[in-house]
Amino acid sequence: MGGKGGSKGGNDSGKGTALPIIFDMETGDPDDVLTLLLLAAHSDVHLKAVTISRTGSRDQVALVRWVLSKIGLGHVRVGAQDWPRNFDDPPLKDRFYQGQNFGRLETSKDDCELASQVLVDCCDEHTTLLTGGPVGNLAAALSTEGFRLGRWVAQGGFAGEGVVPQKLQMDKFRGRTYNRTFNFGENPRAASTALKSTKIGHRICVSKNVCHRTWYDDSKSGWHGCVEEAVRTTRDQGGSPVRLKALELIHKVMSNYLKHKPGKMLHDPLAAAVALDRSVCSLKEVEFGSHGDTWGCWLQPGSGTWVSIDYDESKFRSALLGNSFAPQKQVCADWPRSAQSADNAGVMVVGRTSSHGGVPAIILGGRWYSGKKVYAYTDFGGGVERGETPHQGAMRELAEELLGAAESSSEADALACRLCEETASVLVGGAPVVNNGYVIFVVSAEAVLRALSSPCLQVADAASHISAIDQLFAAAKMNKELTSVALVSIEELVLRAENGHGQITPLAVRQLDGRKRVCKDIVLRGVMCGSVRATKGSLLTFCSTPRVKTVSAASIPASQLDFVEKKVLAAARRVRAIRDLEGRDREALQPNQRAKLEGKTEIAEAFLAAMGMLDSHSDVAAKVEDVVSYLSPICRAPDDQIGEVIALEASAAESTQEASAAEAAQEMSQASVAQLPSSMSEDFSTAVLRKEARRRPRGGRNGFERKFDADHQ
Ligand SMILES: [Ca+2]
Repeated sequence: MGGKGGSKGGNDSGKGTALPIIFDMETGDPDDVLTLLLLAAHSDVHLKAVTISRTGSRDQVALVRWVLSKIGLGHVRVGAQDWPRNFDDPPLKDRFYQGQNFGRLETSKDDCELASQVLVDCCDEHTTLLTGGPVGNLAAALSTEGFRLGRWVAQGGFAGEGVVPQKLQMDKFRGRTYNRTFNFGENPRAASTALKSTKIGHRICVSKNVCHRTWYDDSKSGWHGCVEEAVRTTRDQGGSPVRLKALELIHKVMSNYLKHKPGKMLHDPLAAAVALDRSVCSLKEVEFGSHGDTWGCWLQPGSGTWVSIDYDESKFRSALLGNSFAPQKQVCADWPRSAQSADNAGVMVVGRTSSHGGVPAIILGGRWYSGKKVYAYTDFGGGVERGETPHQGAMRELAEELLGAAESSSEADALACRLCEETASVLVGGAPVVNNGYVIFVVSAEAVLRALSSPCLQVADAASHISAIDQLFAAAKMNKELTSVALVSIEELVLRAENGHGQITPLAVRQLDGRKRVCKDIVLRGVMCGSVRATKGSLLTFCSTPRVKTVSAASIPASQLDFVEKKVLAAARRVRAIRDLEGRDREALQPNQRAKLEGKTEIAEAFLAAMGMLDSHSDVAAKVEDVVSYLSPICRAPDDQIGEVIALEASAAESTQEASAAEAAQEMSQASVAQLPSSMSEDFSTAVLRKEARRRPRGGRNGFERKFDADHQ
C-alpha cells in the first residue's frame, strides 16, 4: 500500500493521461470532502471543477474553496447550486466541518458560479462527472441544449434481488428489490432525468448495497493506517505537494473523527475509486426505477447504466491511494505486433440478420471508384491518422462511414473511442488480422450498437427481435465514402472471394443516394477479396457460433412487468400532454411547453420502446389505444424516403401489426427506395410512426440518426 509519489506534477496538469473529472459534492456526510481530497491527492486526476449541491450556501462554498486553496488547487473552478440564491443559508453545524478540521475562505457572491453553468462549460464526451449527492446540478445542466457528458459516476441507487446474487446480498438488504437511497431519493425527478438522458455516454451507479460494506477505521489493517502510510511514502519519495497536503489533511481530519466514532462507511470514495478503475466494482447493466420513495433496478443489457453488485477492497484502496491507474486489461498485448503499428485499418461488421432467417451476414459499403471505373463494395476502413492506433483508426473510419459521424470531428473520435472499448475484448476471432499492411477488425453488430449508447433503440430492439445488423443496415446514410450499403451472407462472401471473381449476390442492398442501380449481383473491391481470404478463419468462427437468444417481452419476469406497465402509462401521459399542446397556438406557449413539444420524438420513442416490452396479455394496451392511434396514422411527407425506415419504427409495427409489418420491414431492407411498391409503403406507413419525416422537408432523417446526433454532437 501507499503512493508511488514520483515526479508527476500533481493534480493540475490537465494533460496527457490524466483523467478529467468534475466532482459534484454536498457537505452533509463527511465522505464528500474526503472524496474531494482523495481526488486531489491523485496525480492521474485532472480535477476540472467542483460543484456543490444541497444547497449552495456561502459557508459551503467557503469550506470548499478553503480546502482547494489549502492543498494548492485554488484555481479550480467552483460552482454552487442555484448560486447565489442560498448564499445566506445557515453555516454547517456538523462537528466534522468545524475549526479543528477545516477553515473557511472569505467568500463573496463573485467568488463562485452557478453550478449548472460550470457543468455546461466543463462537461464533454471525454469528461467524467462524479456525483456524491443529489443530482440537481446535473439535471439542470442536462436541460441546456448541447450539453454532453461522457460518463456519469454516481454514488447512489440500490441493487438487490434479481440483480445481486444471494450470496452477495447483505443481511440487512436480503431479498429486497427496492430500498431508500438518499442521493436519488432527495431529488427523484433530477435522478430520473439523469438516469434516462441520452446526453450522457454511460452511467455507473455505485450503490448502497455495496457502499454499506466499506469501512474506514484505525484497526490494524484498516484504512486509516493505509492513509498514514501513503502520507509517509509521498513525503519520503518527494511526491507532489498537492498530493502530500491532501493526504495529510485526510489523515488529520479522520484522526479527529475517529476520536468520537468507531469508523466510517466510504460511499463517495468508492464511487471515486470506480471512476479511476472500473474493475474496483463488479457491475451489471441495468435500468433503474423508483417505487414510492425507494429505488431499485433490474437487468437491462444495452441500457448504458451500470450498477455495482460487489467490490474488491484491495483494488478500492490501491485505486485511491496507489496514485496511478490500475492497469487496464491489456487485451491488445496478444495482438500481432503489426496490428499495433500498421498504417491502414478497417472494420468488418457481422451479425445474424433477423430479416433473413438469422443468416450470418456482413454489411459492406458501396461507392463508385473513378480510377478503376467500377461500382464496388468493401469494408469500412482507411488510413490510420497520426496519434491513432490502428484499432482507433479503424473504428473512426467505421464511425465516419457507416455511423454518420462527421469526418475528422470530435464526435467521430469520441465514438471511435467507445467502439474501441466495446470491441477490444470481443473481437470476432479474438484478434485483428493483418493482410498486406491492412489491419482488419471483425466485430459484431451488437458490439457496435452498444457503443452507440442509444438505450431506447436497444430496448426496442430486444423487444422486437430486429437484429443489430439489420438496425445498422437500416440506419446507414450517405456520405463521401458511401452511396449504398449491402447486406451479404458470410458464406456467399467467403465463397466468392475465394473463387477470385468477387461477384456476389447480396441479401439486400440499400441505395443511400436515391440512385437506381441493378443490384442482383454486386462486385467486391479487389483488395476486399484479399481481406476476406485473410479473415476467413474469423468469419467462419462467427458463423459456427451458436445463435444468442434475443430477449423477448415474454422472458421479462412477471415481477417486472408491472413496472413496464407503469412505464407505458407514464409515457402515454407525456404523449397526451404533448398532443394537447399541439392543438394550441405555438406563439402563446410558455418556453417549457415549447420544450415539451420539441421533445415529442424522444417521448414517442420512449413510449414505443415501453410498448415493445409490454406483455401481450396486459390490459394496459387497451388503456393507451388513443396514444397508439395518435402516433400511428400519420401520412407520409411527399419526399419522405421510405428506404430510411428505421428499426424503431419497425418495432412499433411488429407490436401492432405483427406479421404483415414484419414482412414489410424485411422488404424495407431488401428493396431500394425506387423498387419499393408504393402500396406496400403506404400500408407500412399507416402501421408505424412516421416521426420527424413529416416535419423535415427533406431527407426524412430517421430516429436512429437523430438519436445518434443527439448523443454525439
Ligand atoms: Ca455524499
